[in-house]
Amino acid sequence: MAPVMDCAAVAQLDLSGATDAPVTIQSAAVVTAGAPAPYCAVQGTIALANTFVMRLPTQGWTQRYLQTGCGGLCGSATINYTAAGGYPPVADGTIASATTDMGHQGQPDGSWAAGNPQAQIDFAYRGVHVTSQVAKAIIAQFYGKLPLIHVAVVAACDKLDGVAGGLLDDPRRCHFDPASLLRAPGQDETTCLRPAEAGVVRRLHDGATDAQGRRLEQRISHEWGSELDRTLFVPAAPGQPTFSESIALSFLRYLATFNIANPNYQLSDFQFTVPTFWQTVQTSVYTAATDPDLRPFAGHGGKLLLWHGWSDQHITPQSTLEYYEAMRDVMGAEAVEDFAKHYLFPGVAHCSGGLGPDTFDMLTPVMAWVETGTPPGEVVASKVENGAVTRMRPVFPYPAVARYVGAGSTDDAANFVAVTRGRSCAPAIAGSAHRFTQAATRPFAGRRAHNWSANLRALPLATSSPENPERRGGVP
Ligand SMILES: [Ca+2]
Repeated sequence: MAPVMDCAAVAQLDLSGATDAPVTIQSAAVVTAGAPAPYCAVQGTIALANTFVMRLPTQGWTQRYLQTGCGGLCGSATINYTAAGGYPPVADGTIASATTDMGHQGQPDGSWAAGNPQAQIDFAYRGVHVTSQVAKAIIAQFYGKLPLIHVAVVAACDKLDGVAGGLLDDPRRCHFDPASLLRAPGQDETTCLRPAEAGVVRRLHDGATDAQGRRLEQRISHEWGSELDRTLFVPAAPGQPTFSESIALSFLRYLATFNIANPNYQLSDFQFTVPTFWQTVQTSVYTAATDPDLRPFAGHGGKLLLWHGWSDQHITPQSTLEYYEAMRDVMGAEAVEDFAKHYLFPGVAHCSGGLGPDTFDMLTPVMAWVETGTPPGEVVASKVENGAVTRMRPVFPYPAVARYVGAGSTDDAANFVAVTRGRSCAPAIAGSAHRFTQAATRPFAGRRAHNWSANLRALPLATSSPENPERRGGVP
């Protein structure tokens, strides 16, 4: 995770309510010298006299927090990793850390305690406690609330697949409720969600609807477990641009209506209504993948391997699932099995990245299928960190999923088998997510849904099959 604010801005954070006493930040500045990775060094005071210091990684934070202790009678706020120093994530600088002087400065002879019961209490227990409270509040604001939400999602759903390893193997089974993060009386606001924030989290997960609740896209837009990758479309700070915003605007200006540029179009011009969405599907023409009938492609001996990461933050994996299911409906499941497979990689973000094993080879299996007729089976994916493989998982063609056999390392692909659950167990596919409601758009309604204009037909386009433009591309 990267921070959502500048290091220096930590000095201006509002930390009221983080603990039982006022907090003052004296300094916040990036340090690069003598560290395995750059970090934001913070020093502050928690009244009356607890000095604390923090190291906040400015890149690659792994959502971990380590608070180190102090020796003797303390009196100095110095982060000392001692025996843990040689091991990741300390050695690679990806952990957030803090420590405190435990409420007094210097005086190792203990004279600080004379006539100072507060200092004795801070030394006994309060200093480390309030430091922990303040450090967690700073972390929540420095990195934003996506990590907070992710931790809650993992706590709720990680074990559903039988492996508590931080990955949601099948996020369709996770039914996380953002309202579970609403602040309870006495809880620190920085580590909870306000009702409006919980509503945003819900809307980021759910697919878009119009004002009447009619579905405009798949039921799930961003799967649970993908929270850490949502910086693609969640701005770091109010008003800052996001990559998704740029892609959407470029499409709406230059591709949403075939051969018609609209360079002055603004995102705010786009209406979240059924007619607007359906019109875009129709007018974008060649970029709307709405025809699931690939019989000509299959008839020519074509083989198709689809894959999608469950944590794709850009394009919902539900869209590829829906397309594959539409293929099965139109062509028959057996016919599709003969030429097309779909793989869903747990925890993998858009094209690569994410927390899941994202290094895998799809080229060799598709070559073997085309060249020797060998149908693809399991694909073993690896997680490579700092040049070393840290986890391996098999991924099986949909609808099969990998299930841990219950013995051996959960990071070893050999300890997983393919299991196919009944479609009734996957309502996100078989039910509402499979089809847009009839009231909304019907993207896979087939060729007849296109309203080709006579002028468009007359354009001298270099399509593969100009007399039947819906069949463009894909046919060798
Ligand atoms: Ca899991």
